[in-house]
Amino acid sequence: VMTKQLVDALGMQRVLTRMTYEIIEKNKGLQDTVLVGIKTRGIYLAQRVAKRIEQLEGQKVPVGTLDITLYRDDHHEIGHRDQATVNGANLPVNIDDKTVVLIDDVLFTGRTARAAMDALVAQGRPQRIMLAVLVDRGHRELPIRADIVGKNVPTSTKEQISVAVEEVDGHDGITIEQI
Ligand code: 3GP
Ligand code: 5GP
Ligand code: MG
Repeated sequence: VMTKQLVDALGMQRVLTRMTYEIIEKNKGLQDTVLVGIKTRGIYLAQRVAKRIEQLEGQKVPVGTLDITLYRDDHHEIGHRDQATVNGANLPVNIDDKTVVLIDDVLFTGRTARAAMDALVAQGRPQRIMLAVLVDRGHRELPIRADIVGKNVPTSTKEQISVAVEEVDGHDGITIEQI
C-alpha cells in the first residue's frame, strides 16, 4: 500500500474555512440555513463548519445528521451495484422552506447524495438543497454534482481517499492510497 498525503492538518483547516465562506456567501443571512452531515465524518465536518460560521458571523446554524450506508451487491450484477440505504435521520428543525446544506467527506458515485436527498424530501419541502464535500474524487454514476468542493482529486478506481478528522482519527488530514 502506497500512501501519499494530499492535505495536512493546517491545510484542512484552510479548506474548511474556505468552504465555510462559500456557504455563507451562498446563504444570505443564514436564518433559513440548516447543515446536515452525512454519517461518520460528514457529521464532524458539518459541526466544524457550524462552529466557524458562529465565529465569523455570530450566528448559530442548526446541524442535523443522516446515516446512510452503501451495501454492495456484487453477486447478482456485472460490476458492482451499490444500494444506498438510509438508516436514520436526525434533523433538529423542520426543513420546510429551508436551505439544507448536505455535507460529506468524499463524493464518489453520487449514490449516497441521492439517498440523502430522498431522505430530506421525505421529511419536508426544503426551499433548496445544496451539496458540500471535502473531496470530490470523480467517478459519478448519477447526474449529481457538488455546489461546494474543498478539493478536487481526480482518482483511478484503484485509489482510495482517506479523510482523517481529529474527533474520530485523532488528527486531521487527507491522504490517497494506491490499493
Ligand atoms: P465515513 O463514514 O466517515 O465516511 O465506509 C466506512 C468508511 O470508509 C467511511 O467513513 C469512508 O470514509 C471510508 N471509505 C473509503 N473508501 C470508501 C468507499 O469506496 N466507499 C465507502 N462507502 N466508504 C469508503
Ligand atoms: P458515493 O455514494 O458518492 O459513491 O460515495 C460517497 C460515500 O462513500 C461517502 O460518504 C464517502 O465516505 C464514501 N467514499 C467513497 N469513496 C471514498 C473514498 O475514496 N474515500 C473515502 N474516505 N470515502 C469514500
Ligand atoms: Mg462519508
